[in-house]
Amino acid sequence: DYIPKDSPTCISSIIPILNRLKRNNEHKVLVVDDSATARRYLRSLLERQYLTVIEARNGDEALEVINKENDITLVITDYSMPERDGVSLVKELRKTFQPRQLAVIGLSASDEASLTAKFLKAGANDFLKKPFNQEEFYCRLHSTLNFLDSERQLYHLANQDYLTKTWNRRYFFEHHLVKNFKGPRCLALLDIDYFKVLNDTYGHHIGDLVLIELANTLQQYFPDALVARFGGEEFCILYGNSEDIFYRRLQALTQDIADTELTLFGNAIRYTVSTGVVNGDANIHELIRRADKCLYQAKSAGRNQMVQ
Ligand code: GH3
Ligand code: MG
Ligand code: MG
Ligand code: MG
Repeated sequence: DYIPKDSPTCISSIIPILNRLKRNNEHKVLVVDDSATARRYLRSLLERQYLTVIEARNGDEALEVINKENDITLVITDYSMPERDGVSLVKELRKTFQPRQLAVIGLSASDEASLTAKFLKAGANDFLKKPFNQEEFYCRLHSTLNFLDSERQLYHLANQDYLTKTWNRRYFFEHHLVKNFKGPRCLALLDIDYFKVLNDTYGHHIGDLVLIELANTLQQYFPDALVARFGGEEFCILYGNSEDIFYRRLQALTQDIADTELTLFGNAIRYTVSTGVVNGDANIHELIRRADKCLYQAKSAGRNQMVQ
């Protein structure tokens, strides 16, 4: 082993740096400060870390920029500025942005002892007193970005179906539209026909690919609906608009799937789906119960069809 363990060229220390640079590319930072010199200095520090930087001169301007740009992931803000200070900016941001959507670091040259607490209580991830030590700035910057990345990962792990990347059952029942929605809505339960046979004939890996295909097709047909994998080869679609449109789209989907021949690892695969569809303003569990009954009827009536 001719590379000393503590050498910066040692592989084990290069990989985290590469990962971090790759990660940084995906973050866009908004620097908010009334001093042009301070903004320029922060920009140079951040750009050295391969972060994309944009600037605002005060809290109000920051809010405007954030609404316009909508892909900012980190805000670094000064405290005292004309037209909305940093703490007020953080409070305003936390009304809309959750910790997985946006991170905030506060900065100030003020000697006010309670300022750190003010920033943190308003929802900032961290705070640094100016002038700060560069190494400390980078350490706090990275731990804040790491926190944001972990929050995002956790959200996906908890809410997304691993195989098909649709929402999972947990997300479906936790969604505010599912929990608190008042008024009519449409719901469909869709199940692949004879999926067990497909698995037994072609193998589970082909079955998995069919599930992914179906999930993609559902998301293409219903970009404006909540599509979730309920389990196995069963999906639920919740739609808030006209039942006419919903019904017609489902009909087209059923036909489209039956007419399509997939080529998966050299196998020509055909499959069909059965669907139960309901609408109304009953609670979600009642809608699901009724849809399940319709689905059962669609299966008994010969499959490859929908029952309303
Ligand atoms: P029906 O037409 O009545 O719906 O029959 P079916 O064979 O589709 O229904 P059944 O409930 O008997 O079988 C569902 C099968 O789905 C059994 C299970 O092994 C398979 N399955 C569940 N989850 C997955 C998965 O993630 N991947 C694969 N490949 N198969 C799965
Ligand atoms: Mg200032
Ligand atoms: Mg089935
Ligand atoms: Mg099933």
